[in-house]
Amino acid sequence: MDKTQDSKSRSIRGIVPENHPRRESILVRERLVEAMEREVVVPQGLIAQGRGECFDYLIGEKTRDFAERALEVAAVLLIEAKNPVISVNGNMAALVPREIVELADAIPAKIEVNLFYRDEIREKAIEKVLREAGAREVLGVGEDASETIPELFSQRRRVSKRGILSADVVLLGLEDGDRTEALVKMGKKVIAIDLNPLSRTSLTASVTIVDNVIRAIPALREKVLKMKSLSREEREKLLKGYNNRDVLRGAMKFMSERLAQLSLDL
Ligand code: PTJ
Repeated sequence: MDKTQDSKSRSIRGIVPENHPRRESILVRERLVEAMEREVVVPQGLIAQGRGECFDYLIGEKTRDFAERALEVAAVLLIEAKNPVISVNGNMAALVPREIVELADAIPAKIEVNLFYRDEIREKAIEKVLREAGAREVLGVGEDASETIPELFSQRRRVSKRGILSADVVLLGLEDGDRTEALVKMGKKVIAIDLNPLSRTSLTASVTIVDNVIRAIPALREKVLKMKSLSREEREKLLKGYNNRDVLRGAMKFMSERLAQLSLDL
């Protein structure tokens, strides 16, 4: 962050009163706006965040049991994978850069930049954010993203040979449905973090964590550490008992019941 951005961000902190009930949420927005000024996030990323906030409101901005179930299975898939890869876009790099690196170290997994609105400036800006957060290697930048996902026409098709192309498990967040579908068709297990249980990504992924990336990424790291101490049989049992449709139904049911309860409390 340069000096002008730093002082601007401090002045925004000053504008939002300490006791403002939505202070945390406003400061998260601010992080995204600052990241947009540094070319990490695209303006469309702010719209995506707004949609996410709405669903986060419906789950009371907490990690619920349907997300816990998905997090456990996601952790098992990641630690048992041969080549797990964390796919990072602009919003994720802006919101949880350090947490992504800590999660990658705990698994261990590779980190790859994958963008819908890809250009060289953004690739480099995101790589910089991740390296500043401690990443030793960042795939999917420049020539490294020269392989393509078949039947995908957006810039998201560009992937790294050592990363997403050869990955058996891919973790992604704030994604559009097309790539998730294409990755699943390639035989990969896809773990998606998406606050919207109705999105195509949520419906297509192998495991959907309906939660905010801000809570889900650190929670996933905790689960990875916990699942490492389980026996193979115990992990197998978790995988066998998992049904992603049930998890999505659980999320939708929770949201509708909460809304019904809130309407009674009026
Ligand atoms: O950085 P790029 O170029 O790859 O572009 C990234 C965006 C986010 C602009 C692009 O992937 C996009 O347009 O995404 P969508 O189609 O708007 O989908 C974003 C999904 O993420 C929606 O279902 C949102 O509800 C959800 N979402 C938004 N914010 C969060 C979130 N899920 C988890 N945590 C959030 N903080």
